[in-house]
Amino acid sequence: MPSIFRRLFAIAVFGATMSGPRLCAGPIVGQIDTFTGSAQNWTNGAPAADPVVVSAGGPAGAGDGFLQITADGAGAAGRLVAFNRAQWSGDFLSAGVNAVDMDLKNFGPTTLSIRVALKTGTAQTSPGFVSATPFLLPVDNLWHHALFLLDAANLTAVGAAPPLNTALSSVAEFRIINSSTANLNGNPIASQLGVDNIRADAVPEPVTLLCFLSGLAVMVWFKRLAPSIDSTLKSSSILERLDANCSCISRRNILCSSAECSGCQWNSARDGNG
Ligand SMILES: [Ca+2]
Repeated sequence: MPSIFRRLFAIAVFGATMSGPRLCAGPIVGQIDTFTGSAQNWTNGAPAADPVVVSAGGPAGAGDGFLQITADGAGAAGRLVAFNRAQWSGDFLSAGVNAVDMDLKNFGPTTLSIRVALKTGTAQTSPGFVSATPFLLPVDNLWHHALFLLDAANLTAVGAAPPLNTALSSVAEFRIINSSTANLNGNPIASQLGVDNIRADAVPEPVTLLCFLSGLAVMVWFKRLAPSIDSTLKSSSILERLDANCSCISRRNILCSSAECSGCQWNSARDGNG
């Protein structure tokens, strides 16, 4: 993406971030989990072993810790799942959080299908929403950056879920899962997943961004056009006027010939003075 568009996008993101009301507790736009020491309330519930923090090898290199999730493909620990009921629960809607981005690395033998999910309760059968399309994470020993949008176009309801805005207003559990299908629990697999820099975002909606860019384009166009408009005004008959005798006077303050004073002629004809 050209640098100018990256800057415009960043400005638009900042604007959307600052404009949104923040009325209730819950995630905060810009909050980020970097795993410098603890697992930051990410777990996968008993009896499966919790995710662990690996102190080195994150996206920033040797000294960068990250969260590692392990699954064995069977039983309670069979799925690549991590969930959070603390800083990633609550009112996403009022907070203006409509997306989550993160860094991901596949430590397993097969491509992973990573989705985020939000549940309206903490029971295993609680309904919720999950990414409609997974982020495909290849086996290439590299970190990849993924953005998950939390809107109707990018989430699929699972179970007896309430309307999306209702669910986003009261998230009980936020999940990161590997799943080839749109479900809330993931698929059994023997694999390992690295996660880092989980961040809450306020991404401008396409219409908002389009309006912003359109307005900017008009301003640039008008600024470029301004000198020629000014020149046209100065040379045109718009500066002509009628004197006390209803005679056409040019901007040089002399009587105009008809060829010079099209504006006066129009005014005179309109006012019955021509
Ligand atoms: Ca980190």
